Amino acid sequence: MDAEIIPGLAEAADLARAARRVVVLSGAGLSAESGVPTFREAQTGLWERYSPEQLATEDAFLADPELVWSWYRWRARLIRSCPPNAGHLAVAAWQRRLAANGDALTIATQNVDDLHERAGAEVLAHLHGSLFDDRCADCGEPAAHDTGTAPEGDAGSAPDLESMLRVAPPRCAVCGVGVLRPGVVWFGEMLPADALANTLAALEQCDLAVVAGTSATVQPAASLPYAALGAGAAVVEVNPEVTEFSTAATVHLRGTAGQVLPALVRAYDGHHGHHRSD
Ligand code: BJW
Ligand code: ZN
Repeated sequence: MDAEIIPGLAEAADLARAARRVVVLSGAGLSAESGVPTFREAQTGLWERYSPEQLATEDAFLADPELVWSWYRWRARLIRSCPPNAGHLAVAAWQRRLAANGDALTIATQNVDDLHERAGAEVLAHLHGSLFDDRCADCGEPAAHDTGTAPEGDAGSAPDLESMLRVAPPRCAVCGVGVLRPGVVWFGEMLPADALANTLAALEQCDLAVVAGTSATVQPAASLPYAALGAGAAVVEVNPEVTEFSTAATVHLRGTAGQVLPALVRAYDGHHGHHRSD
């Protein structure tokens, strides 16, 4: 569907034009058009093919560190081969435009990829950590080297866990005892406290929150849009499907991030003019 004829877009565009402090809350759907699989979508979601209990908990890592480490290496390699899409680029452009006008756009993402950053945006909070911030499972020190490119293997196809090339996590160079783990937030783990606190502070101050590409099922991230509503801000949801949050949203735009976010930024630009030639 042409983004310009998505129901609610005119209302959302008015909100975008008026907003001086914007918070973007992003989820896996924002990166879907880059070729990064989401978690819960039928057919294509990672949790359709893989079990979160076997791969995304601390117990799983302790039970089979090689399995979990190797699977996350595959995810990291896959994401390295995926470019940012029109949605990431639009958010980055909007952030620059608002900053140039003395206003602000803050990004808090559940995504463990680096596509916001590669689109040129600054991210306030990676609520579920990052695939590229490995740390020691024992002492917690960050990995000294970049493990995102090793080991070699096909970045494209989803591996079969039984036959996947198994690689042991490297030993920590700091304590010499522990092994490295992916810097992501697994089920049952706390979100980074500063990331959560900074996101809540930004939501308290914002006039518009844009929630893009999340199923709004994983707590506590799923509650963040309600904090924006509680602070009196409007919340625009960008998601081709209905979510738990949709009925609470000020406007639900049923389109993809790559269609809808550029349209919102064009609306902002059309009103405020270009300050840079990017
Ligand atoms: C598009 C699109 C396009 C498609 N454009 N949109 C009951 C039992 C057990 C636990 C719990 C429980 N109740 C609550 C909990 C706690 C648990 C939780 O919420 N579980 C629920 C699932 C029930 N939460 C936690 O454990 C969290 N920690 C916590 O609560 O700490 C306190 C505590 C401590 C100790 C004990 C108890 C409590 C931590 C949660 C960590 C989540 N981690 C993951 C994995 C990260 C590592 C990795 O990448 O492997 O984070 S899970 C996974 O889901 C990942 C994501 O960030 C997260 C959210 O997913 P997201 O982004 O919403 O993606 P999808 O796939 O769900 O949705 C995609 C959406 O995009 C869809 O809506 C599409 O329609 C849309 N879309 N294409 C726009 N082009
Ligand atoms: Zn260590």
